Amino acid sequence: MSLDRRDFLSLGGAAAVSGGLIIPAAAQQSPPQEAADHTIRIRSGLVELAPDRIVSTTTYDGQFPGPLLRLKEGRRVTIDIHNDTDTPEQLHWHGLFSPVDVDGAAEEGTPFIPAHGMRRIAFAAKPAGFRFYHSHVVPMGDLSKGSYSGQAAPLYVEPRNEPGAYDREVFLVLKEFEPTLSRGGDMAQDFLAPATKVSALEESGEAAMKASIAKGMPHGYEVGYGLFSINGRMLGKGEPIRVRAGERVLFHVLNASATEIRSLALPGHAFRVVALDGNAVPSPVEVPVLWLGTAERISAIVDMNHPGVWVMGDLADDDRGHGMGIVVEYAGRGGKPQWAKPKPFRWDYTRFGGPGAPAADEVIEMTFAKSNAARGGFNEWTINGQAFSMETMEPVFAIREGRRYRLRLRNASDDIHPVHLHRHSFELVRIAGKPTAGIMKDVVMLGGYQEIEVDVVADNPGATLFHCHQQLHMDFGFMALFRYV
Ligand SMILES: [Cu+2]
Repeated sequence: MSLDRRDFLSLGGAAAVSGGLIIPAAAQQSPPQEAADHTIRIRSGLVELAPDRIVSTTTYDGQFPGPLLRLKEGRRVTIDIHNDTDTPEQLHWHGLFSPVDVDGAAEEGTPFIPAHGMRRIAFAAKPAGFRFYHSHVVPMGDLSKGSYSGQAAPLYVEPRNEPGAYDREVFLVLKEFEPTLSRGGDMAQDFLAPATKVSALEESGEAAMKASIAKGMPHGYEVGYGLFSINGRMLGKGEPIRVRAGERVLFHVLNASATEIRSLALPGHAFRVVALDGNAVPSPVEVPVLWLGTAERISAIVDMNHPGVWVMGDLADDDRGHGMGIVVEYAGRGGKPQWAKPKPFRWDYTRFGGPGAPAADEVIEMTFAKSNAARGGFNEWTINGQAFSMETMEPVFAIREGRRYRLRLRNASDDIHPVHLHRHSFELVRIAGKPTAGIMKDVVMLGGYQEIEVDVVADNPGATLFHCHQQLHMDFGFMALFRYV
């Protein structure tokens, strides 16, 4: 069964249309004569997370999440993007093989959508699968901007042939609000498998941190949040997901956080992971818990075989308690939603992989390091010793069309980095020493002091941005450009 946008809205999937809180749009610029296939308005809006928790933020079309866009694989679309705000914007098509002028990254050369102006873009949507669109401006310390705002929305590119081994689809967008700067957080760091660390990376990272603390430096700023939501509603404050026993529900889960790693469990049920970042995996196996780095997506089928009223929520009690969850309610069942903490479970990408990645033509080694609190109290991040500079647009890695590159990603810090490549996907070939193949992604979590390898085929010429998707890391140096030569 497929849903169009109206069906999706009426099902309450994106129910944050904030009953009656529609603000008139600012004066419109005259768009080109032919009507576009889709129109998106970047504008301020109110998000009713709960009746007494209404936040004002920048949104797509005045709602959070923004409208689910469903495009057809390979079919050309035109989209008018209006910017009703006072500052230029970038709208990034995350996971699409877009041309540079469409992709939505100023560093690559995409033009800004001017303040109180508009841009019409056109592209053929590919590849098929679960993508999303979000703001790609650089907020630095301004936590009202970019991915800290409500500018995020799911995008589904329908394949030419949809296997459809499920009864219905539910999109879930995980997102925090009310960000504040803090010194240090309590995010889980020990859930990745294999847990193998590289001792050389650990020694250099620990030595750098010790030296910084010895000089009297505090820990660099992190971001914490006051409010947590799924589909723009705090746990228990929106419509439940209503299911029937025997149904197979395909969940498309997006972590739209600016900075956080999220987990998700549904007591008494298992997730059969069929796609990661929208791409079908070689081994669709069942897991009790999903873990998603910033900007990662997981598509998983759940057999509804455990009737009751359940909390589907984050494993972190504090975050779930502040809203990170949604109620799943079986037909004919009532009462208080039940939560049960799952048994300890480690997230291992290779579980979903297959054998035998082809050999690469060339290896590009990248080592990521943290300079504690080095930039006005914020951590500075470097790639091979160099923090990204908007003036020089460096560091740069040269690549040639048609070649297969193995990126050896080495983390000399204790933070987990959800690293992202624009306009391409990459294949996981080695995770913390463990070989795998066939898993195509555009974001992958790199564990503290770990090393992973991913292969990229250079098949989409143009400047290509590589960065950590943790907004603070990206804004303070963790970024590079690949240039085709
Ligand atoms: Cu990072």
